[in-house]
Amino acid sequence: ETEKLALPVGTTLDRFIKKKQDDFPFASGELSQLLRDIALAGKIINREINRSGLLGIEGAFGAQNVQGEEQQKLDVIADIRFMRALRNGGEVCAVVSEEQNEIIDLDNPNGRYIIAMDPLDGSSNIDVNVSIGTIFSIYRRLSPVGGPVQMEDVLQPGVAQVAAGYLLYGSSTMLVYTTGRGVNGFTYEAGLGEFFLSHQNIQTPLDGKIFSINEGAYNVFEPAVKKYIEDCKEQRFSGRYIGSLVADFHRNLFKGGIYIYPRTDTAPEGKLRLLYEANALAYIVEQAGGKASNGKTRILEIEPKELHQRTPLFIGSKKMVEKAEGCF
Ligand code: P6P
Repeated sequence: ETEKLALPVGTTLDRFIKKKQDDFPFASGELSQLLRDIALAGKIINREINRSGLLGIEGAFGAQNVQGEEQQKLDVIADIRFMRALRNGGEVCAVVSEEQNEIIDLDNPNGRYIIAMDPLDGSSNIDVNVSIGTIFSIYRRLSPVGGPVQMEDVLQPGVAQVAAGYLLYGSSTMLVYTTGRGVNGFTYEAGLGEFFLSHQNIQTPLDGKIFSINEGAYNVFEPAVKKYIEDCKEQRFSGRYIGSLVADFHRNLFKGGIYIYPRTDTAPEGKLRLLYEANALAYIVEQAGGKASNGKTRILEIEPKELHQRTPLFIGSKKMVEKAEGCF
């Protein structure tokens, strides 16, 4: 039984991490320090995002990232900020980022952790002031500390994550993460520069009435997906699709619901990435009592074959995901 930590709401992230660390006699302080490094980068990105409209840094950067997507300036800034925070923190030896084609070696040969992350997901929403997010997964490196980072270090299945989380830069900025003993949410108080515990031991509703999918591609969905959507409509469920994965996921986590990004004719493996989008959210949702699959296989058990591989994603309330899987 996960020990229910009875810390008062309003506990700072630092105090929470320290308390949790004391509960893990085996846990080294490194993971705690790594979580602090991520929170620091999140604070900096939050500030940049809030000022982006004023600093003229919104809009395209004119460069393309590995996805061939128009790289937004804040994408680039977020990538730089996270790499710098993680390099300086010293705990991370390598990063897989949506923004970089190859594995990024952080020159920390003694770092025992690997990060897979999307520094700023949904960045096309920046210019229209829609919530965006950072998604991260944390793994232990498998190859010998001190040696070069190997592909085996970064192509680990989601079940091997030691921690995962996201930052949501929305009407308020939140950090939500798990280290395998439940999910906790922290709300950022910019005036004090602190994240405060605001949602302890988050449990997602077992069932829900919200479905999140881009129905613009309805005509090319697989029959099973069409069947499930029709079923949602027969039950008069609400369609809610922000077009920003972290925002849609976060709403469904609290209200109950399912987010689906299925395969289509132009995206035979869907659009979302296994390593730095699906795995992190799948770990969180399972820790919160939900479910995540590609329609057939548990996301966390998919063996990665390449850094930027995509996967169809069905994620959210357990009963809704199971109902959708039953349509295949
Ligand atoms: P579509 C944003 O680009 C993103 O990666 C997710 O944040 C979002 O859920 C999805 O893609 C939106 O994709 O094809 O519906 O515009």
